[in-house]
Order: sequence, then structure tokens, then C-alpha cells
Amino acid sequence: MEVKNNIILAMDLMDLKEAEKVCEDIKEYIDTIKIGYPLTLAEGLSTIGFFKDNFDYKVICDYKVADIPATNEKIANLTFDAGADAIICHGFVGQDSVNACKESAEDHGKDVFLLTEMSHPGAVKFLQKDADDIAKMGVEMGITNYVAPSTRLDRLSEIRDIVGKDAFIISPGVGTQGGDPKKTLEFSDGLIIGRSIYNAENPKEAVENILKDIK
Ligand code: OMP
Repeated sequence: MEVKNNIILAMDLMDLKEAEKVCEDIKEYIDTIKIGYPLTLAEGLSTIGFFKDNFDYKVICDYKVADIPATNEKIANLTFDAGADAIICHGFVGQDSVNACKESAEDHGKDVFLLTEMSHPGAVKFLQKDADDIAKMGVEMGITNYVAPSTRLDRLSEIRDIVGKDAFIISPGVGTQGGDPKKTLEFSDGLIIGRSIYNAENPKEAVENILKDIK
């Protein structure tokens, strides 16, 4: 997946009109959006089509799919049938569950992102211990897209080493969670950025400042 300017907008506003306003403001810089439960639960699965039709965005659905294989398959099929270009799934549930998302993505000609370690402080207690093995499982399964944190560059670097230079890594945690955009791009291919753009008084200026920093 190619991402313009290495920035993916994490759109977690819960009002589609407000989301549209932010997207209008920054559309010259962004071609990929990530939506998750906040916007989908507030406004429906049709938001995927809304962003595709109105902005021609690539849409990554961050549903952090983490269930048994049969349920993962249903979630992924619904997501891709609604027009998503990619889905994010959790790795800790194991190979069979991840494979259900991978197969659904392949059937639809779309992508799956495997979430390894998460960016928030609480991830250290449980998920971090298994993150390297989750990444290794992804490599064994032939998965080429990963989510790994910008908030812990040592861990991001380790995960890059495991998945290899040709894998595509996108990283949340830049800005509000404390991650540095330029340093993150030493190991990652794309920055997932939400609040520091959509909550900014001037979202366009916020994106331009990030671009100045990473160029
Ligand atoms: P901001 O912190 O507002 O920039 O948003 C970060 C976005 O990335 C949110 O949509 C989170 O749900 C998501 N995210 C994380 O923050 N940490 C992770 O480890 C994984 C994700 C994700 O899968 O996108």
C-alpha cells in the first residue's frame, strides 16, 4: 500500500460532518484514512463508502479483530464487502484467527495489517512479551503489513528487524501519545496520526507542520 506523505489520518471523530470538514481541510496532503470503532459505531459501516466516494481515500478499517476464526471471517468479510482496502487484526489470538482475516483479504483482493505491540503504556504488561513472536508468526504466514508503535522506538526497531525491510509498517502514537514523527520514519513506512490533526484548531497547518518536520 502506498501512503501519500507517509501520513495516515486516524479519524476517530464520532460525527461524520465534523470528520468531513477535517478531511476537506487536509485533502491535498492525505490519501489514506484509518477509521475504527468510534466513527463506525457512531455513523455506521457506510462511512467506509463515504470516504471512498467523496475523497477517493484508501480506507484502513481498524477493527482490531480478535475473535475465533469463524467470527473473524464474518467481521472481515463484512468490512471488505463495505469497501475497505485493509483491515487491522490482532495477533495475540493466534495463527488460525489471523488466517481467517488474511484469507478474507485475499478473497477480496485487499490487505490485512497485523497488530504486533500496541503504543499505549498498558501494552507493556501483557502484549509486549509476545510481540516479537506475533511478528514472527506474521512473517511465517506471509503477512507483509504490520502495525507497530511509534512510542517505543526500540521495540519498533526490533519489530522492523523481525519483519524485514520489505514489509510495510505503519505506526500509531505520534503526537498526542508522545511519538516523534521523524524518528519513527527511520523504522516505519507510515505515521498513523489522529488527535494532533483532527483536534487542531487548524488541521491543515497541523499537517503542514508535521510535513516540515519529516521532509
Ligand atoms: P492518536 O493518538 O489520536 O494520534 O490516534 C492513534 C490512533 O491509532 C487511534 O485510532 C488508535 O486507536 C490507533 N492505535 C493506537 O493508538 N495504538 C496502537 O497500538 C494501535 C492503534 C491502531 O491499531 O491503529
